[in-house]
Amino acid sequence: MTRNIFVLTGAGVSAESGLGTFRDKTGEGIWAKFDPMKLCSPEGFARDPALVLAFYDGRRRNALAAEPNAAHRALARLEAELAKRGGRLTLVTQNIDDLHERAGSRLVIHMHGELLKARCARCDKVVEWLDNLTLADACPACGAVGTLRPHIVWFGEMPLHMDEIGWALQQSDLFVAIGTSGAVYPAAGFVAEARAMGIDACEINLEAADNALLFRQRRYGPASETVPAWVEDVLADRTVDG
Ligand code: BJW
Repeated sequence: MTRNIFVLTGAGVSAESGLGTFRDKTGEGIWAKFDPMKLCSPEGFARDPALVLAFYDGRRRNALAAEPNAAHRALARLEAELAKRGGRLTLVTQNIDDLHERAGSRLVIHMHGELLKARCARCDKVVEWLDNLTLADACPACGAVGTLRPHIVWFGEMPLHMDEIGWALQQSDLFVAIGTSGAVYPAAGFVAEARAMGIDACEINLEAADNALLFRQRRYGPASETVPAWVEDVLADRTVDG
């Protein structure tokens, strides 16, 4: 049985909780309405911090109002069941919401940051932040005013926990990408790294991602259905050929 599983999740896992995806073939994704370089880059933040803070205030409100769905809950169950059997689930998410944690996942690596945290540009402390964030707010750690920014990884910035992620990927015997378009690096490159190390790879998505051909197994459909079904198969040891 597969014992050491590395799961990478993307916006698709939270789509059925009502949180929008970024790139969507129907033209409804977040980037169809907003310019990513204005809202998700250090340059955009320097140019118009109030606009960027307002964008994340809205996202934070939506995330706080959302509830985990069956896909989040199935991954929490998988973590607990693998641990009981002496295995391990490494759950790396590109998502900035906390729906994996609220579904019961205990170890979640947020490589693109967390919406419910702010970071001080002056003292670098990361603090919990549940309210709107404004330029008038003071850093709870150093007291500086106007230095807090969302604890989010923007374009051109280094994703978080990369050493830990690289180590966990090397140790795994199955790489699984769930609900991610394979468009944003370095996450989009994990499947190639896994395959180069001889690690099997499975894509679970609504439709084929940009890097779909690199996966040996592919399962398509809404995450709230495909993820619980896949977890059942893993726990019953039925995943050898898809
Ligand atoms: C469903 C579903 C349902 C829908 N059920 N599924 C080559 C190599 C390295 C870097 C680059 C490179 N080329 C360019 C770069 C730079 C850049 C990049 O990748 N740009 C691309 C646009 C080309 N990357 C960066 O700048 C990153 N930093 C970096 O590279 O540092 C240097 C470095 C190099 C090498 C190693 C290490 C470091 C930083 C990237 C930061 C991304 N930030 C964002 C915004 C912040 C977070 C936020 O505000 O939420 O993160 S962009 C946005 O995209 C967000 C997401 O986390 C990320 C990925 O999106 P995701 O999750 O895949 O969502 P979608 O919308 O794209 O796809 C949704 C999927 O769900 C689809 O497949 C649907 O089918 C599916 N779906 N409904 C199941 N019900």
